[in-house]
Amino acid sequence: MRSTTQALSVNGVRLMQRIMALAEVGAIDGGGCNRLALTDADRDGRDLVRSWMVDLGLVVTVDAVGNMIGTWNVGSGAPVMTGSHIDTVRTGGKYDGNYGVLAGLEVIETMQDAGIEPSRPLAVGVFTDEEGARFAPDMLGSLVYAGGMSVEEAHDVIAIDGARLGDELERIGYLGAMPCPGAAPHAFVELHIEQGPLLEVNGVRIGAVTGVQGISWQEVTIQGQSNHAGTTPMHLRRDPAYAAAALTVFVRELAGRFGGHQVCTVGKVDLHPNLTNVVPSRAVLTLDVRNTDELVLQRAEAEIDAFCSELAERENVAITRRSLARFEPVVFDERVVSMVERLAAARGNTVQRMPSGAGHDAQMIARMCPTAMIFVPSHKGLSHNVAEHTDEADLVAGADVLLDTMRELAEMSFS
Ligand code: HGY
Ligand code: MN
Ligand code: MN
Repeated sequence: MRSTTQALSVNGVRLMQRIMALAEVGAIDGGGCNRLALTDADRDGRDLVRSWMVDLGLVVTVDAVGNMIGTWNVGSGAPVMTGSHIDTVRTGGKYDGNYGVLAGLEVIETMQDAGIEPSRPLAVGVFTDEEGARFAPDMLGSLVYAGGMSVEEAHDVIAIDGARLGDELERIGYLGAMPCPGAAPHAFVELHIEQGPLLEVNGVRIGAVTGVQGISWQEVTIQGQSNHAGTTPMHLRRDPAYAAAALTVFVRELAGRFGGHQVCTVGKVDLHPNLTNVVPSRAVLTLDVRNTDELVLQRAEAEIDAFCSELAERENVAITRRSLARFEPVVFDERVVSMVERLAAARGNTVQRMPSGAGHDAQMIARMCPTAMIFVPSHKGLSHNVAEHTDEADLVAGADVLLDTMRELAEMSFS
């Protein structure tokens, strides 16, 4: 086993330069980014990252759902892979996803600069549509890469703006030739901001992520009767806006009753015709329900089912629901989790184990190979918010832990 002990550190200035350069693509007021999946801004971001991959001499491949992978073809065997996503929500920050991709490039460049060649290839993945904000489900690209969804099914996904995923891939020039499922990496480790408050509150620099909680996304359509706001007596109304509000309050209170890791979010509500003096005919809203415990998550879903039936009866509206995403909790490979924990501490970092509240590409690649994640703190726990921030020292510390982890993974076997 080649020595991985030669102390090496990433070039923090170069890492920050790339993070700030990518943040300029789709930049919005407040310092954030809007690069919804497969938009022109996403294309521009992909083009920039691809140019950096080419500059590093990586072999760049694009697959049938646009996953872009840059591979440093040294050594032999399946690569050690890292990576994340560069698509953002509409009010995204600079670091969500981007940091993991760019730290992966920085790890490779640091090793190239030092003349250190690992025994295995190193790869950096840029997975398509991790956010799922435009095309549901989230983690779509890595799900297809891991064989959890067919390319055909993915291509036919329709966006919230009506576009078809396959058409958008072609339009932006990222409908690639590589087949899906993709090749299984030797191991996968994703570096990401925590997007929650835990590390900062605990004063801990590195999170050794043990897994990802279960996710249940639904689109709820409530059909009532459009009517005049001034003339329609309250007891004769079939008001979907009221029903949507009642459901929103119900899921919020359910999360309070369940406690623990239970979270429920109504993030999107559309009313039709959405006019001041018209009782709406239709409300369409989304439910994002998550828990680390699959059985508790199922109980939450069952309670929501029952409430919707009772609500439809009581308000004389028709309620139909469509699943947008449903992923069970994922537990990462203990051998990789403990490696992250050990290597983080070896660099003098404070480190703690923790589950991920957010979904990540790693939860999909975990279906293919030993996988784990590394977290760094999010200031005030903010994310999916233009004010998203992580201190540079934390970003660099996380990239150093990624460097050490990838080097060790490249020199070990799991058999
Ligand atoms: O939804 C999520 O947790 C991730 O940001 N896609
Ligand atoms: Mn992310
Ligand atoms: Mn995100």
